[in-house]
Amino acid sequence: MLALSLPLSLLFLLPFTAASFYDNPEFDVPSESGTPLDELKAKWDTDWGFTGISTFAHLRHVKCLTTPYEPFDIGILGAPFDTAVSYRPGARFGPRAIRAASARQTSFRGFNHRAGLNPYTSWPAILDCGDIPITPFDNALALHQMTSAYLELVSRRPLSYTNPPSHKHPKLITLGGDHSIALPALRALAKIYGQPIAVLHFDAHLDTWHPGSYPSAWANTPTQADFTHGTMFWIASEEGLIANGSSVHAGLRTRLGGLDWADYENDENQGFLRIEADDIDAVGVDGIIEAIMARMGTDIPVYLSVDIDVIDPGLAPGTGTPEPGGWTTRELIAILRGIEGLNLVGADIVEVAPAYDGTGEATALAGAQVAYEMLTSMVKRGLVERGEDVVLQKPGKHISAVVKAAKAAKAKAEAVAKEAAEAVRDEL
Ligand SMILES: [Mn+2]
Repeated sequence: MLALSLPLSLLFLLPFTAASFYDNPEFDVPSESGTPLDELKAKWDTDWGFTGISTFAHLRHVKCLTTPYEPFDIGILGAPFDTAVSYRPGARFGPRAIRAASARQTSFRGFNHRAGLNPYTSWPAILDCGDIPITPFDNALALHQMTSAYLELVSRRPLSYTNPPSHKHPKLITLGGDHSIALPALRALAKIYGQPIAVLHFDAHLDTWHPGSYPSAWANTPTQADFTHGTMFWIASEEGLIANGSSVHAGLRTRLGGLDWADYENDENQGFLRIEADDIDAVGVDGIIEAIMARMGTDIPVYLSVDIDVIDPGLAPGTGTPEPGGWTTRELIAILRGIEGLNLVGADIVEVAPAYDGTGEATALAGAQVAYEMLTSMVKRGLVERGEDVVLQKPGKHISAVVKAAKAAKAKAEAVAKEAAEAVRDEL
């Protein structure tokens, strides 16, 4: 209305009288020594989800293996290795896919609403340590390389040495790779911590299989062929790396060998508690969490190993050995949040094979989320030990409180109605 009342000649001038979209101001040419660093950082030291070279959650990439003078607390480490798989290969591209799918995790929008903290802005120095360059031609050498790399990194003094107390050694979250990469991790961790490590293993499969349970007429045991993504926990148990009696499988639904539960009996000897995928229908997410925490407690060192095939292949198809009937991504996230009190000394997310993923990257996205939840738990445990504030009161009404109030109101109304009906009946 105001514009209509202005003379026409003034109207033409309007867009040019104030700063506008069409401005093309004169830019000052920076001096040869450049614009001051703080100004450059304020302007450019940020990423959108879709910008930047792909690192996990836009973390700074340092090739940690060759940069011993850069201490870190938690490292994201790629283990692109997949020549120990029994079915679909392709998990060597897992680290790349998970990094790409983590693009919308940023420090400025990294607050985990389920946990009440932002792991990317908290106490630890977190780096994307890059990948271990693993040979795809020789599995014995590959195992040696992975063990050596893991040991090199966890042997270093972390930036936050013993503060928190559970942080005497750096912690690694490994992006697989097929599941066999858990063996070198356990070899290194058992050595560094000087004791067997409890394993919390999310998977559709046991992965404690005896190497002889695969077709093996051509091999003499022991052989390089014993090292597979289904036998690495059997080997680890044989080597005394796994805390027998404190370890847990969660999400099992594999077919077994032979005519009975012999595979379970063999697994029994290795001291795992078995939680099957179907158990969630009987005890719910909370029941699964309780079973794990009752078994593992909050003190013993735990290696958390998540095979993405624990999730139903309808939600995470991009994996090496898919099995129908798995947990949902939401259920897995809830369980991972529920076990945050564990004393995690290392973790992996394995078997993401992007060649079989959907165009929407569902599997890689789930993998990136799992790594985020692992990271959150490591950071939160440290915060608690350091006595720093963790739990913030969630603002607004919690849905559970709203539902509870609605149920109470309904019950009250029904009681009143019943009383009234009884009163009427008594009068008649
Ligand atoms: Mn597995």
